[in-house]
Amino acid sequence: MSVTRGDNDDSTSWPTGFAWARALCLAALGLATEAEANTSNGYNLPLGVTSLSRDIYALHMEVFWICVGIAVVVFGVMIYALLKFRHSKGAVPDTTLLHSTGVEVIWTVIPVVILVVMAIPAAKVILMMEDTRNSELSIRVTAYQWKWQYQYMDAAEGVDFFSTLARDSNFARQLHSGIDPKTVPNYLLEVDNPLVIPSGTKVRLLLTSQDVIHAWWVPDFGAKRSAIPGFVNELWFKVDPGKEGIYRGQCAALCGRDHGFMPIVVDVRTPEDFKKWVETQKAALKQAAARDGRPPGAAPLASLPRDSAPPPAAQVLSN
Ligand SMILES: [Cu+2]
Repeated sequence: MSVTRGDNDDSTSWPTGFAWARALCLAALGLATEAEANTSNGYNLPLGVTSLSRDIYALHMEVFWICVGIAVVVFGVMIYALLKFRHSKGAVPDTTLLHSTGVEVIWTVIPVVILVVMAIPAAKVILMMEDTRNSELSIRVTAYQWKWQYQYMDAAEGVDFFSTLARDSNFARQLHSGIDPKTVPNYLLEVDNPLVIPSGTKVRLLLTSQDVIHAWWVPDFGAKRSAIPGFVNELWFKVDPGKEGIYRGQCAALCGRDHGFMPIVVDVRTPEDFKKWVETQKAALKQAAARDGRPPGAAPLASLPRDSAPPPAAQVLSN
């Protein structure tokens, strides 16, 4: 599944038939290179394009190698003992280790030390994930069944839109649509209005929901957090400069019938391009407000979510 793939990724040069075998070998050996880890080979976490995703990946690999070491030692000793001291070789059970306080202390202390060794870097990463201070751009993200609303704050205050499944994906997913999903680019992973953010900028998302629990998840950012009704969750990421491109994710909480149809697309641009985009958006909003005779800043009817839109009769009256 290409959900974790940034569109600017390198592709593998192996023939398709062997790519899976190569990925499996690399993942098993923990030898995935940066470019490979950043793709969705499905056998390891993506390395991602943010400092946080790299730290999460490093922690994951550290714990993975500790587990490999433990497995090698434990299974090594076990297999050696099974072969060396088997009954057919005339082995006699050793009873001196039974109820030995020394052994009890050793097999309690060693796992505690291992757990502490793993807990220290894990706590560091968790603290960093929670540290949303000094963010440069905040965006309110409201989840609905089944779409996302992005309301920009700070320098982009006023920019506000909904992001829903792209029309071609939506047509293709209908029963008996007659459209082969394989012919639809980024099937079920494309939206009409992507979230646009600048690279090299600490972006903070304020997540909430208007109905049920959803979860905003973009694997390449190392970012995933629940959107809960009546509660605001924070999330931050800072995409490395030079990693501009399209990144994809999905709602990661089972949120109802169309849970699989609310993808997330993030368009990462350079700060200069982002500034231009904000200006264009603001100009378009001003123009639309002037055309509709609305006070500046008031949301157009079309942008309101389904549940908060006035009934058709009210629309007729206001016309
Ligand atoms: Cu959802």
